[in-house]
Amino acid sequence: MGLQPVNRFPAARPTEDARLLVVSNRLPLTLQRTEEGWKTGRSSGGLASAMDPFLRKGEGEWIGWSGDAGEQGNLERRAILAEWAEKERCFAVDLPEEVAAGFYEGYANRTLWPVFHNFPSQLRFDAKSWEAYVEANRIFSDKVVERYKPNDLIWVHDYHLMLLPQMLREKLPDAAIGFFLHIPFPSSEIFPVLPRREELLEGLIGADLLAFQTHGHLQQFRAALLRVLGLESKIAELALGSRPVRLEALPIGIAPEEYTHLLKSDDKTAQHYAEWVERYRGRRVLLAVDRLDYTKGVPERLRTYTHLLRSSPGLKEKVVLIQIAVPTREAIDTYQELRTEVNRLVGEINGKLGTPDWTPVVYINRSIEKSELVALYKLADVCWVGPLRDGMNLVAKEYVACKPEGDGLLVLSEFAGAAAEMGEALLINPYDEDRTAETIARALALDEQERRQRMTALHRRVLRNDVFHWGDRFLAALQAAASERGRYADTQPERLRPSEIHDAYVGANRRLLILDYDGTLVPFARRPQQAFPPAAALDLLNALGADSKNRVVIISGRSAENLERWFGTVQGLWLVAEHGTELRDPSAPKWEILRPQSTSDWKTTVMPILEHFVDRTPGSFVEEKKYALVWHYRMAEPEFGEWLANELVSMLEAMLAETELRAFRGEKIVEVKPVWANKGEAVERLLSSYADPDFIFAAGDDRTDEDLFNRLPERAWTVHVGSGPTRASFVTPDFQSLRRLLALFAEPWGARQAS
Ligand code: ADQ
Repeated sequence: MGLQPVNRFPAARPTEDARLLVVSNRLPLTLQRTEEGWKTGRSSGGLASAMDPFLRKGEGEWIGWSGDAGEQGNLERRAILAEWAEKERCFAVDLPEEVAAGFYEGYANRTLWPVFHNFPSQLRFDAKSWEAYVEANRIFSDKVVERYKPNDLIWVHDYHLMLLPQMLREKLPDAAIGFFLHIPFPSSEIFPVLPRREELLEGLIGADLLAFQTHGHLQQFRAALLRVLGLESKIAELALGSRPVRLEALPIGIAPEEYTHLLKSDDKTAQHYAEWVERYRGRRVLLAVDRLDYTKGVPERLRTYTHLLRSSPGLKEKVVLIQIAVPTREAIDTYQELRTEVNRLVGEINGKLGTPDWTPVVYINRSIEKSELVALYKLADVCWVGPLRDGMNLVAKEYVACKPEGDGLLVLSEFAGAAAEMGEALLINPYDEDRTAETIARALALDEQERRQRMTALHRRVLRNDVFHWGDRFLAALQAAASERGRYADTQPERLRPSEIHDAYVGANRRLLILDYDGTLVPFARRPQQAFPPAAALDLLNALGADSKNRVVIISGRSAENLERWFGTVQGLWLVAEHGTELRDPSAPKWEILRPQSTSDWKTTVMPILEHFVDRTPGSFVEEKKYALVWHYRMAEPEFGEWLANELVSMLEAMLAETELRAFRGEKIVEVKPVWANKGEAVERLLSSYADPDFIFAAGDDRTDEDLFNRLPERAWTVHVGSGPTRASFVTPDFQSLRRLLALFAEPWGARQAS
């Protein structure tokens, strides 16, 4: 349906015990087909422990992919999934095999993952995988809609499900929907290379709350919104036409108890520890724990380690690097190549630098148990966390949690999200092998007092900012964002239903319809000449104009020639050019100038200034109209364009202060024109030439249309297209929704013709 009543999204009213629906690619339970039959496993990750209390408190639910893509009809498997639902409140989403492969190994991990980690050279894309990604998100959305109850809070996790917020918004307009991105958001230079980037951003902004690991990632997201969708945002909010989207940086933490408990009172952990202390006696232990992913910097670390051993002969037989690498995404070629490279490097170091009594790198290429992991954290003198890029990196926090006495030392890549809040670590650039080797040597030699100071500060912070604190903050922000939606709606124009406006239209006999063109009937074109009206828009105007009860007017900032060329053939259409300087009555032989005495001599003074700005701003240009000069910067780099536009306006304001000219900011333009040349001026003329209309309708999208709304009588139906403040009595999200409403107006005429 065309027009959106502005209050369509009332505040969700989450109560104290609102249920939580967690939606993530994987559930905290896993299903595996083994030789003995189906096996269920449980992940004890931080996310699962963090969500647990929330899920229990309000009878929440977890929705995620079961992880296996076949045998959906298998009865035994179905019984297990039914038991998960009943006992664990975990609801499995089944994905057909082809969808699962295209979604997970395809678009999510071959396309999104590399781009979001600033590795565009690893990007692989094919349209089929994209379709699978869309389909998988759709299947998820069906499942969420099926499980949803009013007042639930929906929390969507991570890059696999970026289309889900908007898909849910369409089906559950009142729901409180939050999204958390676990991985980084790419820089604004890299994001635009992503195929289907517009759809992804549009998918995300269906949420009430979008949260990122760091403030830096949030800033990159805002830059992408501006550059790709042309949407300006504030630091903590994006204002869409009918609702706000709250933006937050919420760094994830760990559940420290999961580690400290093992550290203090687990026999297996103690046993591993005792064994390894013995084994590595007399040696300093460097520890690295990663998924074997190219973003984690494993080959870089191994090369740096070689460098360290070569440049510090004193470390020979005195140090050992334990590299734990969990296999991951092995169906993807890049990961297989990485595995081969790491094997080769480990072999080379041990073969060339090792001795009969000393293996410099202990390489473990499998998942290890938590008791082993904790024992290793306790053992390690230095934890070497060196990702080339990482959303957060939990290993850094887990290691610190396992050092309650302030021993050990954390060496941390400045490209991990964790670096933003773990400044007491020794920070490295993992690409710089020389300097990183120096930092590792320094870490091994650091005096105890400094080491303890650094580690104690980190320890306190990791314990304080744990994953429960993170979950609380996210949910509080989501509740606040959802209720903000209601408050925001109150500040918008009066509520109105499309059926009401349609009834008024049908009941009227003398209708005046005044329509802006660019941004109102069609989207903005990058160059004004390119915006030739599509057949759909012309058909609509023809259909509306053919009804003898209608007078239809196009009112635009464009020149008379331009409007004549495009709309000259539309029967009975009135045209107003240059925001109200010239008007054409279709029955008159020529255009009428509304202020014939006005001159345009001023252009010779203003033009050189605008040309100077064109020289400074690649992609911008000047358009000359009869009564106006316009500097367009839509194609310029967005932030630079905005900055220069401000500068230009303040320069022109000073210069034009004593004249009848003014400089106006519009949608990516600065326009210089006489103060009288505005759409309000034309309204007087239109109303005087069409006495007593009983239905007045006006639609427009930018500031120039506010003059129009302002001069129309109270009873007029005024519609603002898009976001931002307005005097109109109605808002509608975009040109498509307005066109749908106009098509509805045109319908009775079409129906009559047909009968
Ligand atoms: P990951 O890329 O998986 O997570 P990370 O944050 O380091 O990266 O988490 C890895 C987890 O796996 C840690 O809990 C670690 O203990 C565990 N682990 C690693 N090696 C293991 C092994 N051999 N055996 C058993 N367990 C092992 C994504 C983002 C991160 C972000 C997290 C959470 O890429 O940047 O920090 O989500 O938001």
